[in-house]
Parts: sequence; structure tokens; C-alpha cells
Amino acid sequence: MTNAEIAAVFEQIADLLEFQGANPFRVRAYRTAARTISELTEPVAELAHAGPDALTELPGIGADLADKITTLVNTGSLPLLEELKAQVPESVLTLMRVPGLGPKRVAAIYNKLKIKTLEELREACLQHKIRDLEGFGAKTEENILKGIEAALLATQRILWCDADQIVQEILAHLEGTKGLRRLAPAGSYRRGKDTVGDLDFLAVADDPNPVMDRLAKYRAVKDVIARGDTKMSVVLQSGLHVDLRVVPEESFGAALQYFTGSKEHNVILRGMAKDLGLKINEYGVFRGDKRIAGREEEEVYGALGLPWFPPELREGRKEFEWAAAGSLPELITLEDIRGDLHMHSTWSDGLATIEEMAEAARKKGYQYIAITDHSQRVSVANGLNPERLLSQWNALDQLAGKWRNFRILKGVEVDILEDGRLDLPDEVLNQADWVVASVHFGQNQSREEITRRIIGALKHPAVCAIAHPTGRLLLERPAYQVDLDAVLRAARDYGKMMELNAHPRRLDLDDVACAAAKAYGVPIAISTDAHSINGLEAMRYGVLQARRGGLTKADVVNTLPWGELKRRLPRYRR
Ligand code: DGT
Ligand code: CA
Ligand code: CA
Ligand code: ZN
Repeated sequence: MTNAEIAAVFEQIADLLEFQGANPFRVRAYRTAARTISELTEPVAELAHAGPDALTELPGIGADLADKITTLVNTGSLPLLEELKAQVPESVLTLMRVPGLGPKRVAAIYNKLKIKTLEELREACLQHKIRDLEGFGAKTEENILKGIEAALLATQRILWCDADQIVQEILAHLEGTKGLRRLAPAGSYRRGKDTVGDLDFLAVADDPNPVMDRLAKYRAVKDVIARGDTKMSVVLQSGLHVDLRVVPEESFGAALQYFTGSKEHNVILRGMAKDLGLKINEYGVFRGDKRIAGREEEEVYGALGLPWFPPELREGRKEFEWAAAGSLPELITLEDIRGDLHMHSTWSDGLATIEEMAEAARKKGYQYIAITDHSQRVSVANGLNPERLLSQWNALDQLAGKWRNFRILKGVEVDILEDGRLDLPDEVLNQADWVVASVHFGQNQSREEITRRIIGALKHPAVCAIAHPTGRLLLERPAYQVDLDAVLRAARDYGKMMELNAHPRRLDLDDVACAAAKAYGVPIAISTDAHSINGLEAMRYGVLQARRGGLTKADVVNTLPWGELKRRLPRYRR
């Protein structure tokens, strides 16, 4: 079982308990556990196999939850969840997924109006029956209606990081199958897209049947939807579809190319082939009836006079122009990273101390980190007021001599207030080595207001970068309204940087915006925003997104060795 699946079970238990009006502390315990587990990068299943002690060491996991995790991992289900599900109509669970409708509100709607389905709820909104319920209102009713339309439309996608866990499991599960010669994931997963709609696998095998039989036995398979001679589709318990195609060895490269996509990239490629008097499909590149390439991707592209494209660039954007000019970028890799410039400690809402974060970063071979705890306004995250921040920086001074060739920047993640001011006085901010500024509140403001707020922060001499610049949460919340172009221009004019937040739920800036920042010459800092030691592992997701934006080592500031970075820090430049 993957961490995401285990977290989803706890999240669902919390929802169901809350719907039933259970003790808030009990509800909260399950939510905290879900969050802890979803943020871990090591597989909880492995910890469970190591014994209950390994689990109870995790924050927020006591003996009872450890027990439940072990049961889940060993049996694939949990009696408590089954019990709760039996007590609540299944369609009610769908209602809870409407943005703006938590379990409490769904309970009110269900108990007062006996509404059980999205359609009934939509009808009730249209008849203005919801606004009269206690604790609701016209505005809420309107938002619910919008949420329903979104929920009805939403195609189920999953985060790349969750797809990755499943892909690795399926690869391991299929490995060693009799007669299996080659196996590779394709599709949006291979392109590193931040969310993935379904999984696509390609295989070469002496006989397709043993591979298909084995896929059908993967532990999370719910149904085999279709199975032919060379093609199979299964659906997992989570609803995710997995496609498998078994192709002839001499077509593997062509099939991998074709099913990696994107569709847009392939359309352009097909046109180029046609112009050359060739035909390209999933079986190969053909001149007339003669296959001239197909076994390897390199030779497929080569037959069209093209270089091999890193999958991350195959979106039909600039890649063919670059190839024609002989200037395909040499994309940044995880090994290029020298430090991490956004993370939290126990001083605000992090789970690890500054020393623990520093040790973990040193183990990764980093030369520097910045501790950027929240400022006072973010009180839910135990944000720091000037006194606490200054005493944190004092503590950092004490630590300064502790490591050779490793330094901790005195940083802060300062909140950009609704009126555009920063949440800390200048005389404090001016003492920092590294300041990232971010919008947490008032995200519903108009495009003009939010743009003005962010540009205002960029003008501030102490600010180095804007953190998670668009505020999006993948599959959860769209970006706030902001004129990103104006923001990037301002960053260029004031000599500032932009963050690519590497948290797999954020990946903000996204790939297209990273490319835009590069076009403006605005340096990117890829930062994890880690709230725990494991959170530091998110760097790989950020690097993947940066690659999709065509960024090279030179475009990313935290590839610089410390001496260089120090010279490049915005506040030293002025
Ligand atoms: P997803 O699954 O929605 O995250 O995105 P993809 O890109 O994985 O799309 P999917 O699974 O529908 O198809 C995998 C690849 O197969 C896609 O990227 C390109 C190729 N492909 C599928 N259908 C077509 C098509 O009608 N025309 C072309 N040129 N390529 C296609
Ligand atoms: Ca796919
Ligand atoms: Ca597919
Ligand atoms: Zn942060």
C-alpha cells in the first residue's frame, strides 16, 4: 500500500466520523495522521513491517494508529472504515468532495433536507433551499453550486508523486515475469507532468499472456476492464486506470515514443515525417512499406533528423524550434542542486529542529540552507514575531561555527499582508540573509490587488524571492488571480528571484511559468518548503517541473556553490 492510499483511508475515516458528529479530538487525530503519512517520503508499509515502534516514532502516530496502519498494510482494509461506511450512504461521501462542503455542512444538509446526491444538492441550490439553513447563506449556496459543477466535471487525476509510487510498485511487481524482455512506463507520467490521468506501460515479451496475468494480480487491481491479444486495461481500487501494451521488440522505441506523447508533440512529429515522405506510427518509421526505424527511441527521432528529446520537453511547445537551432537545453538534474532556500523548523510549524534539518541537508551534500519560518500573521502556523525571529537568528549565530563548509542562512517567509505591507518591520527584515515573501491570506482579492501586493513585495529591498507565487494547490485550489507577466517583469526590473516550490501539491511556479521566468532572465530558486526532514526529498519533484520548463543548471540559483550564491543574493547586489 502506498502512503497516499493509507493517508486517504485515514482522511476518509475522519470525514465519516465528523459527519457523524464524533468527538473533534478523535477526528483530528485521524487528520493529523493522514497528513503526517502523506508527507513522508519513505514508505509507511516498510516501517510497518519493521514493527510498531518504527511507526509510533512518527509525529501524531500513537499505539492505536500504529496498530491500524499495520492492519491496513497486512490486510489491505480496516474494519473501522468498513463499519463507518456501512452506516453512511455512499453518495454522501461524494458530497464531501465538493469544494467548500466539509463533513459538517454535508451532515447539516443531509439531516435537514435528506439530500444524498450531487444532483439533489444542485437542485436544492437552484431552488434556494440551502441559503435558509442555519450557518449557510446566499454566498455559500452560490459557492456550493459552483463546487458541484466543478465536481461533476472533474476528471479524476492524481499527483505525479502518487503516480510514481504506484508505477514503482507495478514495475517491481512485473519484474521477473517469464519471458518479459523490456518494460517501461510512458504517457504523462514519463513526461513528468504534475498530475497524471492514467498510467501507460509498454512491454516486450516472448508471450504477452504471462505479463497480463501478472498485472491482473497486482494487489490494487479492482477490475480488468479489457484484455486483448496485446493490450490490457485495468482499473485500480482508487479508480486509476492502467494500460499495458505488449509490442514487438523491433517496435519498442516507436511505441515508447508514441505512447509517451504528448499528443501535441506527436502531431508535430507526424507532420515532419510526412514532409520528409515518411510515415511514423507506434510500429516504427516507414519509407513506403519498409520500416527504417523502431527499436529504440533515438533511432526513431534520428530517422527524422531529430535529436532524442527528454520526455519532459515533449509538450509541443518550443522543443522542435530548439532542435532545429541545435539548442536543446541541457536540463537541470537533481545532482546539480547545492542547497535549499525555503524550509520550516519547530520554531514555527515544522516538525524538526533547525539542527535536524541542517544535518539532513548536509547528508544530502548541500552547502547551505535557509531557515524560513513563518511570520507572525500566520498564527495557525505559530508564526514568529520580531522578538522570536531575532532570537532565532541569535541561535543561528551560535550554530554558525558548528559545521565547516555548510551554512544556514538567516531567513524568513514573510507574509504579504492584504494591504500590500510586509508582516515584519524593515529593521528586522534588513537583518536577514534571505527573505521569501508569500501570500497566505486574502487570496480572493481582485487580480489588480493581488498583483499590486506581490509587486509591492518585490520592490522591498529586503525581499529576495516570492514563494509559491500563484498559490495553487493541485487538484484542490486553482491559482489566485494574478498577472504573472507583470510580476515577472517586476522581478526582472528589481533584480529579484522567483521560487519554484517543489512540494508535489504546489509545484508553483508551474512549467510554463518557469519558461516565462527564464525568458525574462529571472533566476529560479527550487525550494522544498520542507516542514520535516522527509520534506527535503521533495526537491526531485521541483527539479522535474523545472526540466519541463526547459531550465538548465544556470537558470537555477540553488545550483550555485555558496561563494557564488552569496555574490548573487539580491540584497548584496544593490
Ligand atoms: P494523461 O493520461 O491524461 O495524464 O495524459 P497522457 O499524455 O498520458 O495521455 P493518454 O494516456 O491518453 O495517452 C498516452 C499517450 O498516447 C499520449 O500522450 C499520446 C499518445 N496518444 C494517445 N492517443 C493519441 C492520439 O489520438 N493521437 C496521438 N498522436 N497520440 C495519441
Ligand atoms: Ca496516461
Ligand atoms: Ca492511457
Ligand atoms: Zn513555507
